[in-house]
Amino acid sequence: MREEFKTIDIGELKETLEGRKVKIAGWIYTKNVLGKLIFYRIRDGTGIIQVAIKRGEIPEDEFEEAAKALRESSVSIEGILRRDPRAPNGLEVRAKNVKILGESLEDYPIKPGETVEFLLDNRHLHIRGLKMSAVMRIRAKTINIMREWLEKRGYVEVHAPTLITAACEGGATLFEVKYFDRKAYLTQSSQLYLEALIYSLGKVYTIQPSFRAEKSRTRRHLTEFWHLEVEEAFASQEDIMRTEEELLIYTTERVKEECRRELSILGREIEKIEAPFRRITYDEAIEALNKEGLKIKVGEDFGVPHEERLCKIFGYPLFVMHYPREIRAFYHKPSSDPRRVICHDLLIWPYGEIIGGGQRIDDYNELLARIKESKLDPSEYRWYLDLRKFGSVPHSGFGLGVERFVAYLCKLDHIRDAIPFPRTPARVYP
Ligand code: NSS
Repeated sequence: MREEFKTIDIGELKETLEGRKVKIAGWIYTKNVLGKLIFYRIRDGTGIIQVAIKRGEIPEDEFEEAAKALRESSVSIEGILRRDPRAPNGLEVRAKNVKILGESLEDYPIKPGETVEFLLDNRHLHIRGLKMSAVMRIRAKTINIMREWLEKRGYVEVHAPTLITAACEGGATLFEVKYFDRKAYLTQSSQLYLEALIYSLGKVYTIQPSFRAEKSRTRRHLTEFWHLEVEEAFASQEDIMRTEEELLIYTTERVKEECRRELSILGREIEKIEAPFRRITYDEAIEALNKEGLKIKVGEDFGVPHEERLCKIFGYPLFVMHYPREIRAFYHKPSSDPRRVICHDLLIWPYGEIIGGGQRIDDYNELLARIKESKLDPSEYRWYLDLRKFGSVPHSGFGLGVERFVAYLCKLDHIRDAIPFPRTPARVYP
Protein backbone atom coordinates (compact mmCIF):
# COMPACT_ATOMS: atom_id res chain seq x y z
CA MET A 1 0.00 0.00 0.00
CA ARG A 2 2.46 2.53 -1.33
CA GLU A 3 0.14 5.54 -0.94
CA GLU A 4 0.11 5.14 2.81
CA PHE A 5 3.64 6.50 2.97
CA LYS A 6 3.57 10.26 3.18
CA THR A 7 6.22 12.14 1.23
CA ILE A 8 7.96 14.58 3.55
CA ASP A 9 11.06 16.80 3.62
CA ILE A 10 13.63 15.53 6.09
CA GLY A 11 13.65 18.93 7.79
CA GLU A 12 9.96 18.41 8.62
CA LEU A 13 10.47 15.12 10.49
CA LYS A 14 9.85 15.59 14.19
CA GLU A 15 9.11 13.55 17.29
CA THR A 16 5.36 14.14 17.10
CA LEU A 17 5.33 12.14 13.86
CA GLU A 18 6.68 9.05 15.62
CA GLY A 19 5.13 5.85 14.25
CA ARG A 20 4.13 7.47 10.93
CA LYS A 21 4.79 5.92 7.55
CA VAL A 22 7.02 8.38 5.75
CA LYS A 23 8.65 8.61 2.37
CA ILE A 24 11.88 10.54 2.01
CA ALA A 25 14.19 11.13 -0.92
CA GLY A 26 17.76 12.39 -0.79
CA TRP A 27 21.42 11.46 -1.02
CA ILE A 28 23.49 9.03 1.03
CA TYR A 29 25.60 11.24 3.25
CA THR A 30 27.17 8.37 5.18
CA LYS A 31 26.79 4.62 5.05
CA ASN A 32 27.70 2.03 7.64
CA VAL A 33 27.16 -1.69 6.99
CA LEU A 34 27.10 -3.89 10.12
CA GLY A 35 26.25 -7.38 8.87
CA LYS A 36 22.48 -7.58 8.73
CA LEU A 37 22.05 -3.91 9.43
CA ILE A 38 22.82 -0.90 7.24
CA PHE A 39 22.81 2.62 8.61
CA TYR A 40 22.49 5.51 6.23
CA ARG A 41 22.44 9.14 7.00
CA ILE A 42 20.36 10.75 4.29
CA ARG A 43 20.36 14.44 3.46
CA ASP A 44 17.90 16.17 1.17
CA GLY A 45 18.91 19.82 1.47
CA THR A 46 16.39 20.48 4.25
CA GLY A 47 17.94 18.25 6.89
CA ILE A 48 19.62 14.97 7.68
CA ILE A 49 18.16 11.77 9.12
CA GLN A 50 19.39 8.37 10.14
CA VAL A 51 17.88 5.41 8.28
CA ALA A 52 18.16 1.85 9.58
CA ILE A 53 17.82 -0.92 6.99
CA LYS A 54 17.49 -4.41 8.42
CA ARG A 55 17.90 -7.59 6.38
CA GLY A 56 14.52 -9.36 6.28
CA GLU A 57 12.56 -6.14 6.77
CA ILE A 58 12.93 -5.06 3.15
CA PRO A 59 12.98 -7.13 -0.07
CA GLU A 60 16.29 -9.02 -0.31
CA ASP A 61 17.34 -7.51 -3.69
CA GLU A 62 16.82 -4.03 -2.26
CA PHE A 63 18.94 -4.89 0.76
CA GLU A 64 21.77 -6.07 -1.50
CA GLU A 65 21.64 -2.87 -3.55
CA ALA A 66 21.41 -0.70 -0.48
CA ALA A 67 24.53 -2.37 0.93
CA LYS A 68 26.45 -1.76 -2.31
CA ALA A 69 25.38 1.82 -2.96
CA LEU A 70 28.20 4.35 -2.72
CA ARG A 71 28.13 7.69 -0.92
CA GLU A 72 26.08 10.42 -2.59
CA SER A 73 23.92 7.93 -4.52
CA SER A 74 20.39 9.30 -4.62
CA VAL A 75 17.74 7.21 -2.91
CA SER A 76 14.07 7.07 -2.14
CA ILE A 77 13.09 5.40 1.11
CA GLU A 78 9.78 4.40 2.66
CA GLY A 79 9.73 3.53 6.31
CA ILE A 80 8.45 4.14 9.81
CA LEU A 81 9.65 7.10 11.83
CA ARG A 82 10.99 6.05 15.23
CA ARG A 83 12.60 7.78 18.14
CA ASP A 84 16.12 6.59 18.69
CA PRO A 85 18.32 8.20 21.30
CA ARG A 86 21.42 6.92 19.48
CA ALA A 87 20.55 8.73 16.24
CA PRO A 88 22.14 12.17 15.72
CA ASN A 89 18.88 14.10 16.16
CA GLY A 90 17.01 11.46 18.17
CA LEU A 91 15.01 10.20 15.18
CA GLU A 92 15.41 7.34 12.77
CA VAL A 93 13.53 5.97 9.78
CA ARG A 94 13.19 2.20 9.90
CA ALA A 95 13.20 1.26 6.20
CA LYS A 96 10.51 -0.83 4.52
CA ASN A 97 11.60 -0.04 0.97
CA VAL A 98 14.84 1.34 -0.41
CA LYS A 99 15.19 2.39 -4.05
CA ILE A 100 18.53 3.54 -5.40
CA LEU A 101 17.64 6.19 -7.98
CA GLY A 102 20.97 7.51 -9.20
CA GLU A 103 23.89 5.37 -8.25
CA SER A 104 27.26 7.06 -7.63
CA LEU A 105 29.50 5.63 -10.32
CA GLU A 106 32.66 5.90 -8.28
CA ASP A 107 33.87 6.76 -4.78
CA TYR A 108 32.81 10.26 -3.86
CA PRO A 109 35.94 12.42 -4.02
CA ILE A 110 35.12 14.87 -1.22
CA LYS A 111 36.66 13.45 1.94
CA PRO A 112 37.91 14.93 5.18
CA GLY A 113 41.39 16.42 4.94
CA GLU A 114 41.22 17.54 1.31
CA THR A 115 43.16 20.69 0.42
CA VAL A 116 41.43 24.01 -0.18
CA GLU A 117 42.51 23.92 -3.84
CA PHE A 118 41.04 20.46 -4.33
CA LEU A 119 37.77 21.53 -2.78
CA LEU A 120 37.65 24.63 -5.00
CA ASP A 121 38.35 22.53 -8.09
CA ASN A 122 35.45 20.33 -7.04
CA ARG A 123 33.20 23.10 -5.86
CA HIS A 124 30.23 21.64 -7.78
CA LEU A 125 30.39 18.69 -5.37
CA HIS A 126 31.70 20.46 -2.28
CA ILE A 127 28.57 22.68 -2.13
CA ARG A 128 26.56 19.59 -1.10
CA GLY A 129 28.23 19.60 2.30
CA LEU A 130 26.30 20.55 5.43
CA LYS A 131 28.34 23.68 6.12
CA MET A 132 28.14 25.01 2.59
CA SER A 133 24.41 24.29 2.50
CA ALA A 134 23.96 26.15 5.79
CA VAL A 135 25.83 29.19 4.46
CA MET A 136 23.76 29.22 1.27
CA ARG A 137 20.54 29.13 3.26
CA ILE A 138 21.75 32.00 5.44
CA ARG A 139 22.75 33.91 2.31
CA ALA A 140 19.31 33.42 0.78
CA LYS A 141 17.56 34.46 3.99
CA THR A 142 19.80 37.51 4.38
CA ILE A 143 18.98 38.74 0.89
CA ASN A 144 15.27 38.10 1.35
CA ILE A 145 15.15 39.88 4.69
CA MET A 146 17.00 42.91 3.35
CA ARG A 147 14.71 43.04 0.33
CA GLU A 148 11.63 42.76 2.55
CA TRP A 149 12.86 45.58 4.80
CA LEU A 150 13.61 47.86 1.87
CA GLU A 151 10.24 47.15 0.26
CA LYS A 152 8.44 47.95 3.51
CA ARG A 153 10.29 51.26 3.64
CA GLY A 154 9.12 52.15 0.13
CA TYR A 155 12.31 51.47 -1.81
CA VAL A 156 11.66 50.18 -5.33
CA GLU A 157 13.77 47.39 -6.79
CA VAL A 158 15.46 48.31 -10.06
CA HIS A 159 18.06 46.73 -12.30
CA ALA A 160 21.01 48.38 -13.96
CA PRO A 161 23.05 47.17 -16.93
CA THR A 162 26.04 44.89 -16.46
CA LEU A 163 27.62 46.07 -19.72
CA ILE A 164 28.64 49.69 -19.40
CA THR A 165 30.99 52.20 -20.99
CA ALA A 166 32.14 54.47 -18.16
CA ALA A 167 33.75 53.72 -14.79
CA CYS A 168 31.96 54.40 -11.50
CA GLU A 169 34.79 53.60 -9.10
CA GLY A 170 37.85 54.55 -11.19
CA GLY A 171 39.29 52.80 -14.21
CA ALA A 172 41.87 50.59 -12.52
CA THR A 173 39.56 47.71 -11.73
CA LEU A 174 37.43 47.56 -14.89
CA PHE A 175 37.04 44.30 -16.78
CA GLU A 176 37.08 45.07 -20.46
CA VAL A 177 34.83 43.15 -22.84
CA LYS A 178 34.62 43.24 -26.60
CA TYR A 179 31.25 44.67 -27.53
CA PHE A 180 30.92 44.03 -31.28
CA ASP A 181 33.31 46.56 -32.79
CA ARG A 182 33.79 48.65 -29.67
CA LYS A 183 34.96 48.37 -26.08
CA ALA A 184 32.67 47.98 -23.11
CA TYR A 185 33.21 47.06 -19.47
CA LEU A 186 31.58 45.01 -16.75
CA THR A 187 29.98 47.28 -14.17
CA GLN A 188 31.79 47.97 -10.86
CA SER A 189 28.67 49.43 -9.27
CA SER A 190 25.13 50.27 -10.37
CA GLN A 191 25.23 53.56 -8.50
CA LEU A 192 25.26 55.94 -11.46
CA TYR A 193 22.17 54.25 -12.94
CA LEU A 194 20.46 54.20 -9.56
CA GLU A 195 21.05 57.94 -9.40
CA ALA A 196 19.18 58.29 -12.71
CA LEU A 197 16.35 56.11 -11.40
CA ILE A 198 15.67 58.19 -8.27
CA TYR A 199 14.24 60.81 -10.62
CA SER A 200 11.54 58.33 -11.64
CA LEU A 201 11.05 56.49 -8.37
CA GLY A 202 12.46 58.51 -5.46
CA LYS A 203 13.92 55.65 -3.41
CA VAL A 204 15.51 52.72 -5.20
CA TYR A 205 17.66 49.67 -4.59
CA THR A 206 19.21 46.84 -6.51
CA ILE A 207 20.80 43.51 -5.66
CA GLN A 208 22.96 42.40 -8.57
CA PRO A 209 26.55 41.48 -9.36
CA SER A 210 29.39 44.00 -9.58
CA PHE A 211 32.78 43.21 -11.05
CA ARG A 212 36.24 44.35 -10.00
CA ALA A 213 39.43 43.34 -11.76
CA GLU A 214 41.23 43.43 -8.43
CA LYS A 215 44.32 41.28 -8.33
CA SER A 216 44.43 41.48 -4.54
CA ARG A 217 44.24 37.95 -3.24
CA THR A 218 42.85 38.70 0.16
CA ARG A 219 40.23 36.84 2.12
CA ARG A 220 37.77 39.61 1.37
CA HIS A 221 38.03 40.22 -2.36
CA LEU A 222 36.13 38.61 -5.18
CA THR A 223 36.26 39.68 -8.81
CA GLU A 224 32.48 39.16 -9.07
CA PHE A 225 30.41 39.97 -6.00
CA TRP A 226 26.75 40.67 -5.28
CA HIS A 227 26.10 44.26 -4.46
CA LEU A 228 23.12 45.65 -2.61
CA GLU A 229 22.92 49.31 -3.53
CA VAL A 230 20.49 51.91 -2.30
CA GLU A 231 19.95 55.44 -3.60
CA GLU A 232 17.56 58.02 -2.24
CA ALA A 233 16.46 61.46 -3.44
CA PHE A 234 16.37 64.31 -0.90
CA ALA A 235 18.47 62.25 1.53
CA SER A 236 21.57 63.48 3.33
CA GLN A 237 24.51 61.30 4.34
CA GLU A 238 23.08 61.32 7.87
CA ASP A 239 19.75 59.94 6.59
CA ILE A 240 21.37 57.18 4.61
CA MET A 241 23.67 56.16 7.48
CA ARG A 242 20.64 55.73 9.69
CA THR A 243 19.06 53.58 7.01
CA GLU A 244 22.18 51.41 6.98
CA GLU A 245 22.14 51.00 10.76
CA GLU A 246 18.51 49.97 10.81
CA LEU A 247 18.88 47.62 7.87
CA LEU A 248 21.88 45.85 9.37
CA ILE A 249 20.40 45.53 12.85
CA TYR A 250 17.05 44.29 11.56
CA THR A 251 18.64 41.79 9.20
CA THR A 252 21.07 40.48 11.80
CA GLU A 253 18.32 39.93 14.38
CA ARG A 254 16.05 38.15 11.92
CA VAL A 255 18.81 35.94 10.60
CA LYS A 256 19.54 34.97 14.21
CA GLU A 257 15.90 34.00 14.72
CA GLU A 258 15.24 32.31 11.42
CA CYS A 259 18.53 30.52 10.83
CA ARG A 260 19.06 28.89 14.22
CA ARG A 261 19.68 25.45 12.74
CA GLU A 262 22.12 26.75 10.13
CA LEU A 263 23.98 28.95 12.61
CA SER A 264 24.34 26.02 14.98
CA ILE A 265 25.77 23.86 12.16
CA LEU A 266 28.36 26.62 11.71
CA GLY A 267 28.86 26.99 15.47
CA ARG A 268 28.13 30.69 15.11
CA GLU A 269 26.62 32.92 17.74
CA ILE A 270 26.06 36.34 16.27
CA GLU A 271 26.77 39.18 18.65
CA LYS A 272 24.14 41.89 19.11
CA ILE A 273 24.79 45.13 17.27
CA GLU A 274 23.18 48.35 18.40
CA ALA A 275 22.57 51.80 16.95
CA PRO A 276 24.07 54.29 16.75
CA PHE A 277 27.24 52.72 15.40
CA ARG A 278 30.43 54.39 16.53
CA ARG A 279 31.50 57.20 14.18
CA ILE A 280 34.91 58.71 13.64
CA THR A 281 36.33 60.93 10.91
CA TYR A 282 39.15 59.93 8.61
CA ASP A 283 41.36 62.52 10.33
CA GLU A 284 40.61 61.07 13.76
CA ALA A 285 41.42 57.62 12.41
CA ILE A 286 44.79 58.81 11.06
CA GLU A 287 45.62 60.43 14.39
CA ALA A 288 44.65 57.35 16.39
CA LEU A 289 46.69 55.05 14.15
CA ASN A 290 49.80 57.19 14.38
CA LYS A 291 49.42 57.43 18.14
CA GLU A 292 49.45 53.62 18.19
CA GLY A 293 52.64 53.55 16.15
CA LEU A 294 51.12 52.58 12.78
CA LYS A 295 52.61 55.16 10.47
CA ILE A 296 50.09 56.46 7.96
CA LYS A 297 49.94 59.87 6.28
CA VAL A 298 46.91 61.97 5.49
CA GLY A 299 45.93 61.13 1.91
CA GLU A 300 46.68 57.42 2.24
CA ASP A 301 43.93 54.82 2.29
CA PHE A 302 43.65 52.22 5.02
CA GLY A 303 45.02 48.75 4.57
CA VAL A 304 44.11 45.60 6.47
CA PRO A 305 46.38 46.32 9.50
CA HIS A 306 44.90 49.83 9.80
CA GLU A 307 41.33 48.57 9.68
CA GLU A 308 42.12 45.91 12.23
CA ARG A 309 43.63 48.45 14.60
CA LEU A 310 40.76 50.90 14.14
CA CYS A 311 38.20 48.20 14.94
CA LYS A 312 40.25 47.27 18.00
CA ILE A 313 40.50 50.84 19.27
CA PHE A 314 36.97 52.00 18.51
CA GLY A 315 34.98 48.77 18.32
CA TYR A 316 32.76 47.83 15.40
CA PRO A 317 30.60 48.26 13.34
CA LEU A 318 32.59 51.47 12.88
CA PHE A 319 31.75 54.32 10.53
CA VAL A 320 34.79 56.18 9.20
CA MET A 321 33.68 59.42 7.58
CA HIS A 322 34.94 62.27 5.44
CA TYR A 323 37.84 60.86 3.47
CA PRO A 324 40.17 63.08 1.43
CA ARG A 325 38.70 63.74 -2.00
CA GLU A 326 41.78 62.40 -3.83
CA ILE A 327 41.24 58.88 -2.50
CA ARG A 328 37.53 58.75 -3.23
CA ALA A 329 35.58 58.50 -6.50
CA PHE A 330 34.67 61.65 -8.45
CA TYR A 331 30.96 61.72 -7.57
CA HIS A 332 31.31 62.45 -3.82
CA LYS A 333 30.06 65.81 -2.57
CA PRO A 334 32.75 67.91 -0.84
CA SER A 335 32.15 68.61 2.84
CA SER A 336 32.51 71.98 4.58
CA ASP A 337 36.25 71.36 4.39
CA PRO A 338 36.67 71.17 0.59
CA ARG A 339 39.59 68.75 0.92
CA ARG A 340 37.21 66.18 2.41
CA VAL A 341 34.12 64.53 0.92
CA ILE A 342 30.80 63.58 2.51
CA CYS A 343 31.30 59.84 2.50
CA HIS A 344 31.63 56.93 4.87
CA ASP A 345 32.86 53.38 5.05
CA LEU A 346 31.44 50.91 7.52
CA LEU A 347 34.08 48.59 8.96
CA ILE A 348 33.53 45.21 10.59
CA TRP A 349 36.51 43.17 11.68
CA PRO A 350 37.83 40.89 10.10
CA TYR A 351 35.88 41.56 6.90
CA GLY A 352 36.92 45.20 6.60
CA GLU A 353 34.69 47.59 4.77
CA ILE A 354 31.27 46.06 4.24
CA ILE A 355 29.55 49.29 3.16
CA GLY A 356 30.72 52.34 1.25
CA GLY A 357 28.41 55.28 0.78
CA GLY A 358 27.81 58.99 1.00
CA GLN A 359 26.25 62.06 -0.53
CA ARG A 360 26.64 62.78 -4.24
CA ILE A 361 27.54 66.04 -5.99
CA ASP A 362 24.25 67.60 -7.14
CA ASP A 363 25.61 70.72 -8.85
CA TYR A 364 26.29 70.49 -12.59
CA ASN A 365 29.42 72.66 -12.72
CA GLU A 366 30.92 71.14 -9.63
CA LEU A 367 30.44 67.64 -11.04
CA LEU A 368 31.90 68.64 -14.41
CA ALA A 369 34.96 70.10 -12.68
CA ARG A 370 35.44 66.94 -10.60
CA ILE A 371 35.15 64.70 -13.65
CA LYS A 372 37.87 66.74 -15.37
CA GLU A 373 40.01 66.84 -12.24
CA SER A 374 39.78 63.05 -12.06
CA LYS A 375 41.11 62.85 -15.66
CA LEU A 376 37.84 61.33 -16.88
CA ASP A 377 36.26 62.21 -20.21
CA PRO A 378 33.12 64.35 -19.67
CA SER A 379 31.62 63.09 -22.94
CA GLU A 380 31.49 59.59 -21.44
CA TYR A 381 29.42 61.00 -18.56
CA ARG A 382 27.04 63.16 -20.60
CA TRP A 383 23.92 61.34 -19.40
CA TYR A 384 25.14 61.37 -15.80
CA LEU A 385 25.83 65.12 -15.98
CA ASP A 386 22.36 65.64 -17.49
CA LEU A 387 20.83 64.48 -14.20
CA ARG A 388 22.20 67.70 -12.64
CA LYS A 389 20.67 69.77 -15.44
CA PHE A 390 17.03 68.83 -14.97
CA GLY A 391 15.74 69.19 -11.45
CA SER A 392 18.84 68.12 -9.55
CA VAL A 393 18.28 67.10 -5.92
CA PRO A 394 20.49 66.42 -2.93
CA HIS A 395 20.80 62.65 -2.76
CA SER A 396 22.75 59.91 -1.04
CA GLY A 397 23.24 56.19 -1.24
CA PHE A 398 25.40 53.26 -0.32
CA GLY A 399 26.62 49.88 -1.49
CA LEU A 400 26.87 46.78 0.69
CA GLY A 401 28.95 43.77 -0.34
CA VAL A 402 26.58 40.83 0.12
CA GLU A 403 29.36 38.25 0.49
CA ARG A 404 31.20 40.33 3.08
CA PHE A 405 28.02 40.65 5.11
CA VAL A 406 27.22 36.94 4.79
CA ALA A 407 30.84 36.11 5.69
CA TYR A 408 30.37 38.20 8.83
CA LEU A 409 27.03 36.58 9.72
CA CYS A 410 28.51 33.11 9.23
CA LYS A 411 31.98 34.01 10.55
CA LEU A 412 33.67 32.53 7.51
CA ASP A 413 37.45 32.48 7.16
CA HIS A 414 37.19 33.54 3.55
CA ILE A 415 34.58 35.54 1.68
CA ARG A 416 34.63 33.01 -1.20
CA ASP A 417 32.62 30.60 0.96
CA ALA A 418 29.77 33.13 1.05
CA ILE A 419 29.03 32.42 -2.63
CA PRO A 420 28.59 28.99 -4.24
CA PHE A 421 30.85 29.53 -7.25
CA PRO A 422 33.42 32.17 -6.31
CA ARG A 423 35.32 34.22 -8.86
CA THR A 424 38.81 35.30 -7.83
CA PRO A 425 41.90 36.28 -9.86
CA ALA A 426 42.98 32.65 -9.91
CA ARG A 427 39.59 31.05 -10.43
CA VAL A 428 36.81 31.16 -13.02
CA TYR A 429 36.10 27.41 -12.90
CA PRO A 430 33.86 25.61 -12.13
O1 NSS B 1 33.62 50.56 -3.88
S1 NSS B 1 32.63 50.61 -2.81
O2 NSS B 1 33.14 50.95 -1.52
N1 NSS B 1 31.48 51.67 -3.16
C1 NSS B 1 30.77 51.63 -4.31
O3 NSS B 1 30.92 50.83 -5.22
C2 NSS B 1 29.66 52.66 -4.40
N2 NSS B 1 29.45 53.01 -5.80
C3 NSS B 1 28.42 52.04 -3.78
C4 NSS B 1 27.25 52.99 -3.74
O4 NSS B 1 27.34 53.98 -3.05
N3 NSS B 1 26.19 52.67 -4.43
O5 NSS B 1 31.96 49.20 -2.76
C5 NSS B 1 30.84 49.00 -1.90
C6 NSS B 1 30.96 47.69 -1.18
C7 NSS B 1 32.20 47.57 -0.30
O6 NSS B 1 32.00 48.20 0.93
C8 NSS B 1 32.36 46.07 -0.17
O7 NSS B 1 31.49 45.56 0.82
C9 NSS B 1 31.89 45.58 -1.52
O8 NSS B 1 31.11 46.61 -2.10
N4 NSS B 1 33.03 45.28 -2.38
C10 NSS B 1 33.53 44.06 -2.58
N5 NSS B 1 33.13 42.86 -2.13
C11 NSS B 1 33.83 41.78 -2.53
N6 NSS B 1 34.89 41.82 -3.36
C12 NSS B 1 35.31 43.02 -3.85
N7 NSS B 1 36.34 43.03 -4.70
C13 NSS B 1 34.62 44.20 -3.46
N8 NSS B 1 34.74 45.50 -3.77
C14 NSS B 1 33.78 46.14 -3.09
